[in-house]
Amino acid sequence: MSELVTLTKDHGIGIITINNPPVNALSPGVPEGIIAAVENAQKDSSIQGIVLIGGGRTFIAGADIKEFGKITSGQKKRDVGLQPMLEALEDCPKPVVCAIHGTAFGGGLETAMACHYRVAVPSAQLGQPEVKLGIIPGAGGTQRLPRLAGAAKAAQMCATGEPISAADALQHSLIDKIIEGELLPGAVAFAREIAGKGGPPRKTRELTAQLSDRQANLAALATVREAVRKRARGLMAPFKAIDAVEAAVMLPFTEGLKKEAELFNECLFSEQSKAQIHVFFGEREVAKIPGLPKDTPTIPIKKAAVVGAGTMGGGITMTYANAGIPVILKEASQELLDRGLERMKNNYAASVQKGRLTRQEMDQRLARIQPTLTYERFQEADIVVEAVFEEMALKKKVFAELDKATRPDAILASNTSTLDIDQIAAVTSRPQRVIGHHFFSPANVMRLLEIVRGKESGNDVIATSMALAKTLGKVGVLVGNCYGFVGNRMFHGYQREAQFLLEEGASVEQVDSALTAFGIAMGPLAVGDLAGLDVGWRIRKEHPHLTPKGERVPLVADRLCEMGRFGQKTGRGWYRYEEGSRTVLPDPEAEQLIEECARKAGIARRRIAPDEIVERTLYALINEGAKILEEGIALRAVDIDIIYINGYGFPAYRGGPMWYADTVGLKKIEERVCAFEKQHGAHWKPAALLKRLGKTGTTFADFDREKGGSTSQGLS
Ligand code: 3H9
Repeated sequence: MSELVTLTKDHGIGIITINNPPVNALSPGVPEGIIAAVENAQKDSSIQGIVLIGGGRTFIAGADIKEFGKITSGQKKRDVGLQPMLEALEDCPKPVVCAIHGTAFGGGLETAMACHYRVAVPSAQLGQPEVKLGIIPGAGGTQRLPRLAGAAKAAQMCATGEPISAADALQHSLIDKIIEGELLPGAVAFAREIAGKGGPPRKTRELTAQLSDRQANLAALATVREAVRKRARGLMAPFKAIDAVEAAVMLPFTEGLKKEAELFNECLFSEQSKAQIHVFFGEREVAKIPGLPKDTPTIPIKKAAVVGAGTMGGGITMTYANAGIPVILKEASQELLDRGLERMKNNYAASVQKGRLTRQEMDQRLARIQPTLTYERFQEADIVVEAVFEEMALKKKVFAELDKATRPDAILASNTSTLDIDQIAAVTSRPQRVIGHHFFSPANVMRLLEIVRGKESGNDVIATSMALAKTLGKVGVLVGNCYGFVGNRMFHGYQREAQFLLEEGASVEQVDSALTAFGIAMGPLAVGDLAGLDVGWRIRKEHPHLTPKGERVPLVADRLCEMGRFGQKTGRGWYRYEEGSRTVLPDPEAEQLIEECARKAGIARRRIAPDEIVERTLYALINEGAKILEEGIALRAVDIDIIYINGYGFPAYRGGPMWYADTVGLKKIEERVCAFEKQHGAHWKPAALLKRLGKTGTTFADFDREKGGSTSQGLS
């Protein structure tokens, strides 16, 4: 037996403990250790029953995800090697009770289901989250789960990947008992009781009751499939998961297992799975900041303050309140404050109505928000987030006031989406405490938080911001200070190309639908309408220097604004909208304007294929991403991917723009960018990094590895 798995005894009960921190993944050595422990317990005549438990903070969180890359790259044989362990557990003649705390996820839940009985603490979570990695359960999960919880529940769990609580698991017979007190003694007592009853242990694979009504189960699966079709656009794994559960309904256990293995391998070797595994590790990688020691002290954030109760300020305030942090909210006038509070209340009320929040939770969250018109109580705040109008003079005024109104140790964060954080910091006496916290709208929903490092931002302020992002339920990504930082700077070129394509002949719907068909949540023109076309218009007027001299610029957006067509808020923009509706409707008036602008500018219009739309917009994004990387504005290519997936609706199954670029091949992209430069002008100048990687036949993932960053496997 290995150190990873131990067998101890407690008066006739063998206790098998898994010790593979941090999450007891089924890494090589763990399954073998469990087999050896079961064999030893079987041989030991003083043992009547067995408890399987996880050491540390959790039961098993799944197979070791790092192993998948080794399999797909051919470094390892095509099997994660869990079946012998599952058979050893299920075939053990002595009853095996699985004791669950923390998470029993993926291979962890599959291990639990191969045991004869399951008990769990009330806080335990059980789930088959494999689809979030682009795969399906591959160790019998799709076969044993329906036998315990029924086909419909199994399909729902396997296709959505969402975990369930211990109470839900008990209700669906996935566990046998909830242990209210200490888990191990409770599980040992349970095992003793079962062993005392005698008789052969109950094997999950032999259960038949839940699968007896085949027609009813098939009908239930059709319903789940339909529901998933609406949610899982473009994804492969959720449907394969349902197919595998269907095999449990139709086939004997061993044949169902074979079908599951086939479907699992199909998913594992897919581009989608490689991309989603890259995203899993990427989300954890971005939390690691080169040069920032792991033990950098963080500043406790017990109370926050937000300046500005507009859409962004309100969303940020809700984010803090949702995370249990009391928050002072300041506005300049009672009217604006009331309007902001009303919006938040309506927002919460809508969540209550949808059943996402209880009335009590809503009241608790609202009670954490302390509205004010003055800075009087700002001394209490450990952090202040400024969310006033995007204008440098105003931001400087607010920061100068905050410098006086807050404790000298308080962090001052700006929610600016474009402005120079160093200029803002310079008006305070504590530039080392100033940082950018760029939330994405709606701030209480979107997961991304760009954390903008000023040249003097202190390490403790950066470390605190990264930890705070996690507390707030966000993915924090550290970025450098430049116009638009990472996300918006890249978005600029993407939007620009979308508009050029209109002038060259594509319709508004053609541009958007080419990109939604690619998997992007919302097309660039619909996004413009949602955000408000006047935002960009104002920026272009205020910062004429941002429009490069002599370069081609989009012609139509300003004209739309001059006509008062600001997008959704005015009922017209690139599209038109019915009163009170957000549904995009084609608008001949906008199309006519586009044609007119193109004609006047002498642009010959032509048919444009969806592939060209995807290339032009995405390669602009990627080329700018490469420039951002070479300038060090983003730490790694994976940071850009995580930004785009969590803030801009880029599909996780494409891995983010830089990962997607790797799958296309940087040589091809570099050639296309060079061709676009010749054809369309200087704004297509290829990034030096793109040229270098394209010429050497390497990838952005290689670039990350060169920098000593990425733990993800890269393409294989
Ligand atoms: C599977 O089981 C397939 C089966 O059907 C079998 C097929 C044959 N493997 O997230 P955290 C690392 S597929 C390897 O920050 P938290 C993670 O990278 C698997 N490593 O902690 C991080 O490393 P680092 C199905 C893993 O407390 C560290 O552990 N299971 C794994 O916020 C801490 O993680 C899943 O998809 C793993 N399975 O959240 C569950 N899990 O410190 C995936 C974690 O170097 N895991 N690591 O950055 C999770 O959802 C969360 O980690 C969990 C804890 C909720 C468990």
